[in-house]
Amino acid sequence: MTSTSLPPTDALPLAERAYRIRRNALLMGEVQGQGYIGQALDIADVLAVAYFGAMRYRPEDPAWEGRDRFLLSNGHYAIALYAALLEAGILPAEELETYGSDDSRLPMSGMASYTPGMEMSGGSLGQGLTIAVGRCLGLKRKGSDAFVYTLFSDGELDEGAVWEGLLSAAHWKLDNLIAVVDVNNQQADGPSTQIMAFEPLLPKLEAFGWFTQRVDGNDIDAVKAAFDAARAHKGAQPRMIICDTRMGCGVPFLEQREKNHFIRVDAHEWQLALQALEAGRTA
Ligand SMILES: Cc1ncc(C[n+]2csc(CCOP(=O)(O)OP(=O)(O)O)c2C)c(N)n1
Ligand SMILES: [Mg+2]
Repeated sequence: MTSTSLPPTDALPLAERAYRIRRNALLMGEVQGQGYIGQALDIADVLAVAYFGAMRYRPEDPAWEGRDRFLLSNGHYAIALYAALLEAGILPAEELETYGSDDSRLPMSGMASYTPGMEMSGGSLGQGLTIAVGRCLGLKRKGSDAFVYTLFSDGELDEGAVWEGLLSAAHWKLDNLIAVVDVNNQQADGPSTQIMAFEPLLPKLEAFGWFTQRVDGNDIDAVKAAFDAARAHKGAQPRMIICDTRMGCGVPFLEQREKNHFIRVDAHEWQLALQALEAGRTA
């Protein structure tokens, strides 16, 4: 297996953080021989911006009361969040190799009680946004200025509870809520827009009362600008960032592979994927 340790360094460019998050995810995939790697590669830029360009947290004290919260609604993306938590130093580097094994703190679907930095248990989709609404109300009641970030996926737009969350967040004017939806146009049964037509999404969300932006979720500068604008927005409204992403982004042969909820990676391909990722490294 490839060494898991890259030199620790402060103030790396966001693109380098995204590279390292993708690399962590591939290394975990290699450990288990599987993982939701297409999704991890598509969302790495968003996670790099969240953890290295937006959120306040203390790596040595993940439960610090003043932290911004990050709620992963789509629990099957746990491999991506672990990759970011490892890069952020919230999880120690040596735990990477335990991914998905018995007694690991890094199970294949996110479990809040197992993993430092995992704010909610995923698995049953469609719950993150409404949990985030509750967290936002609670933080406001306590007088906290922390933000609640939540990530959910385009397949979760099929869930009625998501639309209750969209309504209630606007109703309670939750200006401490920043939601990101990963529009990779993929879900378990096929392309998301064919399973349940949700477009045009931006005007729908604006009509629901959200400050809404739509960006290329694999253009890290655009993602950073959207996070900045979401935080700086003055309106008493929740904020949504619609991120259009490409499954497998960063590893061309996986990005070009036939799109599937669970992208196939053969045993010999993990090392090839790491090499392809390295070849495209921009920093
Ligand atoms: C309530 C619920 N319904 C169904 C599932 C089964 N399921 C697991 S992942 C998934 C696809 C969800 O869409 P999305 O997250 O957009 O898929 P991806 O982009 O990861 O391919 C489904 C239906 C679930 N986990 N929870
Ligand atoms: Mg999807």
